[in-house]
Amino acid sequence: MTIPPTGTAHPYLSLSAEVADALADRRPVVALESTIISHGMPYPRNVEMAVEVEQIIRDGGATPATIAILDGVPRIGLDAAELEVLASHPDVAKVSLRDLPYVMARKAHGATTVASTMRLAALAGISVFVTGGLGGVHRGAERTFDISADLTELGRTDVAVVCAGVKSILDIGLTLETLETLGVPVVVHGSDTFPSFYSRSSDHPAPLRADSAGELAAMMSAKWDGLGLEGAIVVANPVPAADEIPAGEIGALIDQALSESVERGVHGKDITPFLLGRIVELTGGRSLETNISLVRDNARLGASLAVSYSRS
Ligand code: PSU
Ligand code: MN
Repeated sequence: MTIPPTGTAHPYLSLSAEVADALADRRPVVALESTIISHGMPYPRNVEMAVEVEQIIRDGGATPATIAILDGVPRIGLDAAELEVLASHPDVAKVSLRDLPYVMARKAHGATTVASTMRLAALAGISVFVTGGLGGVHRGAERTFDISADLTELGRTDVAVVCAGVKSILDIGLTLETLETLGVPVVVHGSDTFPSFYSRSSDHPAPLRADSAGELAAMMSAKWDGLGLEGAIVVANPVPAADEIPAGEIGALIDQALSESVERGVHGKDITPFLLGRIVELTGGRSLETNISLVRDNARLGASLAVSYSRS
């Protein structure tokens, strides 16, 4: 057996010194995923976004911990050179929960999705995770059975996940129903409407609403430290108004990208990268700016949530 290096919370995880110190001192830490870097945005905007978001979290009083697999090792906290590898290396696998053992055994690089980032964050002792959009139930799932492992993971792993809703290409209603079945609270920050990623609104009301990080931190304490309930809390933070693309404008472009994906036979885990890339092209780059804006705003909220929860 290999002896874990000092500061490692779990024998298979490798924590950066900065993240290990923050966790040991019980200071606030915010986890970040890496699929959004490797498969969600084009280079070099992806790495610029990753670096900027880490800085926003530091400015908010927390320590950022971007999570990925490098050479088969689950890493919690990356430096700038490692973020650059994730953003530009041609062979970075998209790693959901099922893929973790394979990528580790092959000593390969992997970018973690919401599901696998949540699990690794929880193993490291991190309670707040910031991302863009959650995976969920795909449109037409009654035929394809395409339902993201993000949902089952949200049902069992204790992390608050700050997002701008679910991926724009999903069936929002069926995704919210599934989260209800799994016992996952879905709280919209500062709005009575569930957002739809690029847009602040959707046809769905907010299942729950909270207006401050303090209220959200109190939910975390009640759920995990009080009742000992298992599973996540989803915090849906609508994109800032100045950067939203109204649902009426983006809807037709999403439909177009979806029918192109069907025509070309794109399926499984390749669907999201294909659709996001097409939507960036069809919007002339505007959707990328919206995507970056919402991640920035989620980072601000996530940092303040981690700070509030660390004081509770
Ligand atoms: N939403 C986006 N961009 C992304 C993703 C979601 O706007 O890149 C990624 C996240 O990592 C999420 C994953 O966890 O897609 C879900 O993929 P799948 O549906 O294959 O489980
Ligand atoms: Mn899928």
